[in-house]
Amino acid sequence: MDKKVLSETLQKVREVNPLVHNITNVVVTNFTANGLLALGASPVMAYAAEEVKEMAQLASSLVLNIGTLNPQTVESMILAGKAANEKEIPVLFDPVGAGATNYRTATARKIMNEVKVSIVRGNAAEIANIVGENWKIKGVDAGDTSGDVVNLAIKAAQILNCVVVITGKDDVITDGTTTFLVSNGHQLLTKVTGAGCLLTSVIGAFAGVEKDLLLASTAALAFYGIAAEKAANITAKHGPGSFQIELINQLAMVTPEEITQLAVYEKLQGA
Ligand code: ATP
Ligand code: TZP
Ligand code: MG
Ligand code: MG
Repeated sequence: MDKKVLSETLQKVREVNPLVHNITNVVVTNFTANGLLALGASPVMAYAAEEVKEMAQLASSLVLNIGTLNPQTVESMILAGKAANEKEIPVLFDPVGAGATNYRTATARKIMNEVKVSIVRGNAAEIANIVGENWKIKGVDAGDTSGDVVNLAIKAAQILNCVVVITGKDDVITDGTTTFLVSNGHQLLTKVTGAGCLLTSVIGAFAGVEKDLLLASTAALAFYGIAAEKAANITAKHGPGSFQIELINQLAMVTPEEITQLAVYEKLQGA
């Protein structure tokens, strides 16, 4: 996977303007919609059981996020997920807070069992808890990140039979056989709520235009990390509020050429 194919994937997103159907949480809804628009995708949020099947089948990808889950939206997520599966539309899953409460853990596993998820993206503790490993989590924020994240991701991808993306300082992307590590990003992303949730939807936009899901995920992670690096640089004298706004600006402004120049990633050998 060379840098040129990563940059071409960003170009494709902007040319195609994919519709991304999000069933997400109340904290990040507006930020996610604005981030997707800035990138060059079309966001739609639709939650009612009466309409989610129809909307999911119109979309280029479907993003399910359990950040503020309740029984009605869980039912809608499963209906939408199955409808997307019928049309082979990629389904992304963000298991926010899996491991923090029994309800979140059980719901995350239920969604993974009932819907064919293409890509699951979370912090290390969330992914660990879905596959039955007890890594500590603090609310929705990563707790224990001291374990072997690469091997956790590979094991999870094999168990869940999908692409797994574990984010943190470095991001691991794997289908259980081939593994990439992306090192772009900035620590300020951890000071903006929803930075992870928006990222999952950004990966959704890339997966909506690129069938190779390892390529789509790697391109999305490098793109997002570069946008964060540029935003942090521009707002260096200010705090997380200015960074959040500038991140949205940079999602619109990062060019395919900048991906070629600034992406930092590697394929892990024998991982
Ligand atoms: P958490 O619940 O732990 O906050 P999250 O769902 O918000 O997780 P993150 O793991 O914070 O998601 O990932 C969101 C983005 O932030 C990713 O692009 C990731 O690379 C980046 N990121 C996270 N931590 C760091 C860090 N310490 N340095 C650089 N980039 C980071
Ligand atoms: N509480 C429930 S969902 C949510 C919070 C704070 C947002 C979490 O967003 P992220 O992207 O995982 O930081
Ligand atoms: Mg976060
Ligand atoms: Mg998260």
